Amino acid sequence: MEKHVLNTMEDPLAAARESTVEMLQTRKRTFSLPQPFYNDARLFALDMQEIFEKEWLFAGMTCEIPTKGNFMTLDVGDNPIVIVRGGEGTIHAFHNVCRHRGSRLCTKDKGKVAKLVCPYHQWTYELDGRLLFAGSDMGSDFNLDQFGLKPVHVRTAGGFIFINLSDEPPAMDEFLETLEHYLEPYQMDNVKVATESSIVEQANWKLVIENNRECYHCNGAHPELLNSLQEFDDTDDPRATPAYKALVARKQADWDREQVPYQLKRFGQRNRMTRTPMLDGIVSMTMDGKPGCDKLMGRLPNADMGSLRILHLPNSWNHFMGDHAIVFRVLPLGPQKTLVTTKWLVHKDAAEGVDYDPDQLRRVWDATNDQDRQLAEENQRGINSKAYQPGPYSETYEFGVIDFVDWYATRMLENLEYDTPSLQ
Ligand code: 3BY
Ligand code: FES
Ligand code: FE
Repeated sequence: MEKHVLNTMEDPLAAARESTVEMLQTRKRTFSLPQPFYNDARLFALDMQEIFEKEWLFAGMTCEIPTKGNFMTLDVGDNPIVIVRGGEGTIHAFHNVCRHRGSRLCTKDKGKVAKLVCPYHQWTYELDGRLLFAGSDMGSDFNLDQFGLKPVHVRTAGGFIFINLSDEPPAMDEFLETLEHYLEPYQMDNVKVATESSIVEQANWKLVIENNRECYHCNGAHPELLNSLQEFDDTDDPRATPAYKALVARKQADWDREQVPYQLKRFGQRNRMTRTPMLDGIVSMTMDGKPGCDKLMGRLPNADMGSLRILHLPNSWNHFMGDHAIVFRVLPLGPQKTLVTTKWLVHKDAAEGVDYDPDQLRRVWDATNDQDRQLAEENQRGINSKAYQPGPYSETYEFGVIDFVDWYATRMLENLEYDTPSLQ
């Protein structure tokens, strides 16, 4: 593909590209980023172009569009996207933009349709994106074939749907294969969303992710979560106690017998997956640590599965337990505004009010999300000050943050330089 050379005349962001590359090349690896990364409008535009329009994003779960004609929508910055289940179960993703005059096509969050019909002048598309009908007055040389919906790359594994808005998405096969394997015991075709929440945080998306990548703040902030959560998830963690290591050894022997994967896997810095026990005797992230849903997920033999943690940068972290799972999606709305969507999943045959109480299921993470929102917002307010300067991350407690910022800096530089050859 031919690279187009950009200069200040034709690209209003050219100066911002140059200064961003410079800041990334000279940053201190174990320090937080310079202020513009967290609050500048041009840098936010670059984040959207270079990260959110080029990297694989977590969009939703396949169980949210279970049958033919089910669709869901989301916005990646200014880009409305629709994901739809077509014939034979195939999942398609498209730019949710009509090829007539550009109206947004699907306006609801989710729903079920026979065809995708534009609300403006009723151009009608097949579920695979082909234009079927464009009124009667488009002229005799009008060719329906030239006006299909623009596709977006989509991949699924273990019930997760990922999308990629670029022309040439980076490889992700190895991660997807492992994800499929780790989620096999959960039989993700037999899952439903029990309840969900969307909150808007007045903070840059990177502050939301940074906050999630460490538990240095957990003691001071998360009393409900600490009823169940261990603050680390790896026996190599410097904080791991002999008691934790013994618990891990015991649980791993159980999981081996039950053929439930647990080993720590990493795919670059983008993905990390591991199963870790919660506190001894605790089986779920509920207020009392007991199952929040009596019907267990998939083929799991008992509720004592610890938590399978799945990280996907730039926009998702997840916890899969024996009785339910919690999936998180982060979507930037502005330089200092971020949408965080949380979904609680249970077995599709679990009955609300009988097997689970949605209010009880969501109590811990509703509280935790709100606490994390406050932390991210206060972080943002301090960073906006003229007194802010990048500060040191703890390599013991905040290695996850260092890893995230490293991933971000690497992807930004690689993607920016591709667009801006003169900077190489
Ligand atoms: O549980 C989580 O998703 C993350 C990991 C560490 C702290 N935090 C609440
Ligand atoms: Fe969609 Fe006119 S803009 S039919
Ligand atoms: Fe937190």
